Amino acid sequence: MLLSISTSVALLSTLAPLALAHNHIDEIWANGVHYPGFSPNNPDLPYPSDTPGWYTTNLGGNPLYPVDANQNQIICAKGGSPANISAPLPAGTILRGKWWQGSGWPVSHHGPVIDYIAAYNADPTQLKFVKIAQRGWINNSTYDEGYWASDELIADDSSWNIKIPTGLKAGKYVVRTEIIALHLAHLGTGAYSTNGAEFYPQCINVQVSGTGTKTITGGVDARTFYRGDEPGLFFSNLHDTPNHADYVIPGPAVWSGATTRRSFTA
Ligand SMILES: [Cu+2]
Repeated sequence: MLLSISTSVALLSTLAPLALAHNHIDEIWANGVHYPGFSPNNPDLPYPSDTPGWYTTNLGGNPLYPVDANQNQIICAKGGSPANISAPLPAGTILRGKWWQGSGWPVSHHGPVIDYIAAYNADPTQLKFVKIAQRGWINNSTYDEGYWASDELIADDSSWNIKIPTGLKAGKYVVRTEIIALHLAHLGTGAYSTNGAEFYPQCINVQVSGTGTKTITGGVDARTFYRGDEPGLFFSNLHDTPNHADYVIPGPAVWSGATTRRSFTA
């Protein structure tokens, strides 16, 4: 359908900054040791050998939508395949990722940040994840939409700290960290919507050390995390009020074995 010129211009001016804003985990620290992230914009593909960040064919760092929630790309991003190396770190220490693409995470993309971990498998469809941290709406300050985990991430150099569970048994694991942007969630039309909430998952290989005995139990396939139409994704009033105390973070419950320095919201 043809739009009037004025409507088209208005749409372009609304959408263009969002389209340019997407980014990815560009830098990684494991217990303070720095690694490059996997850059989906790096022209030097094939896959580099110096990053524990998983490869993705999602050149441009584009979002996934509710329609992708039960598809392979939700697991470790589109075309996700394992990194060549794993970042070593002791159980109970911090894995940190910086979301960057010329600039930090866009402030327009308010939403929760959620972290998962699975015992390593080279086949992403075999990974059984538990949720180890989640943070959603924080308070009604700062923005018309309120202050969210994504805003806390921006305030920390566009970075997010993930605590590897204390006492986790030594071994190779895949950490899956994810930002879910809700700024267009009101445009979602249901579980198979091709618009709406935007998912940005990134997987990172870690080699956990220590004498812990905790093994992952009750993990699930990432394709079962989300339906796409639950209240935390199919979200109509982000821009209407800064108060989202009733926001429910989507996905499974936090694993009983998780330990984090970040407080949870419901
Ligand atoms: Cu976006």
